[in-house]
Amino acid sequence: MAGARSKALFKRARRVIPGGVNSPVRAYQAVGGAPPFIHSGKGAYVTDVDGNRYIDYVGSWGPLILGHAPPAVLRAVKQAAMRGTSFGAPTEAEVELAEQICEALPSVQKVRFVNSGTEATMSAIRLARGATRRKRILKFAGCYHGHADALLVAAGSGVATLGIPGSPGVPEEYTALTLQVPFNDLEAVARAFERYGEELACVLVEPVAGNMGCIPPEPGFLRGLRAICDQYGALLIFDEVMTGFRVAWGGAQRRYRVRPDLICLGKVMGGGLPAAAYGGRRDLMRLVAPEGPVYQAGTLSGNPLATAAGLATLRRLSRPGVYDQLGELTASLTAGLEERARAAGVALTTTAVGGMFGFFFHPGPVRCFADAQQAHAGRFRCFFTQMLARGVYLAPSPFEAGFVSLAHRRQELRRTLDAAEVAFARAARLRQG
Ligand code: KE4
Repeated sequence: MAGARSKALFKRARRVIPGGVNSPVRAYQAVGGAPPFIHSGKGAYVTDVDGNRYIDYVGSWGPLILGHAPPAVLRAVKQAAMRGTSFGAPTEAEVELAEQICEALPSVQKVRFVNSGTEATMSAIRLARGATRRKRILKFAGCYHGHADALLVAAGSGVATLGIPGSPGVPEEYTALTLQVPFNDLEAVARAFERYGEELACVLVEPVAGNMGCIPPEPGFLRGLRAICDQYGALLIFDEVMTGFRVAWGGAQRRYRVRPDLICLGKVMGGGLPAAAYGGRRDLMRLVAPEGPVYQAGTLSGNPLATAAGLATLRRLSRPGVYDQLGELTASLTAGLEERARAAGVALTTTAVGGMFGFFFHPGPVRCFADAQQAHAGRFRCFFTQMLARGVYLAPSPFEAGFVSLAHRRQELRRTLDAAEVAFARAARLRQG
């Protein structure tokens, strides 16, 4: 667990920052105890302020697909910074990054940079509403698309539920137009369209869900969304903030061969600096100001440092064999976890897509948020704590995904699985939920 310096810093932090953190999940509330305060990262490892070193499977929640402080990214950011940090004016690097994204992602003909995934999804929804002149949107329970008001809806029941605010401060008027159905449930989507079809501007989906653990789309699910959107004239938006350049060079749309109308990107495309984007069909993107009437803006959008980090990251990812390497290591990790859980007599379901993975203390199948919520929380907490104590840094919540980087090697895998053997044995002592 956290050492003395982390605990002291956490106490200090809580006096001046809500919960002591700048994003809720970092506070370790789902697992208890104080979070380690990180001092530095290098390759597959992070080191906390007490000098404890961990194999990192959080990777800043996805961006660090090359590992921490990759030399090529540091060089690119330093060179850009020497020329100035921001101009609020167009630069060549933004054009290069936009061209790289359009080349990599089949559905993207134009792209607009923003500074966070929240901004990307918020803007894509506004564009979908502007383009279709419709107001309702449909999302999936357990999928997270950032904290824009319309998307903070409480996890619904098994049927199409009209969004009710999932947070104080969000007026019900802001979520009343948000429909929510279970992930991987095409029948529920069809029912929602039968009821609201002509009013629906878009379907917003994480093509691989990464915010309820990692839950892949079932065969035919994404293709089914594409068909029903075409049938009713709604737009299909892939939120690839997490999956973009993580599950394949061309993202989930390339992996599953389903073409959305709009996509949202973030995380990997900024190489660890604040950068995100939304993009898609030219006829839609030309509606965005100043070319069209749909307004969206941002002081630091396309800023030189994040653009330099993103370009350097994508340059490395565009090399042949990168996603085979990521996929093989991730699949070996989850297979090894399953093997050790079985040996300990612990029910475990794992998932792996490209360089992202998940595990549930649940016999399976885990197809949607309701299934994920049935997983054994106590065993997760015990496993998490045991792994952290043995130098393995996992996401501190059962409703997050894990991330492997190009800096992870067989040695990290071995160390992780050795730690998991002990951690599963401890978790096994907790009664099966
Ligand atoms: P940001 O606004 O946090 O940059 O992105 C929001 C977002 C949008 N879409 C998807 C699919 C996402 O996963 C996210 C953010 N992901 C979380 C991790 N579950 C970020 C971690 C955090 O909230 O601190």
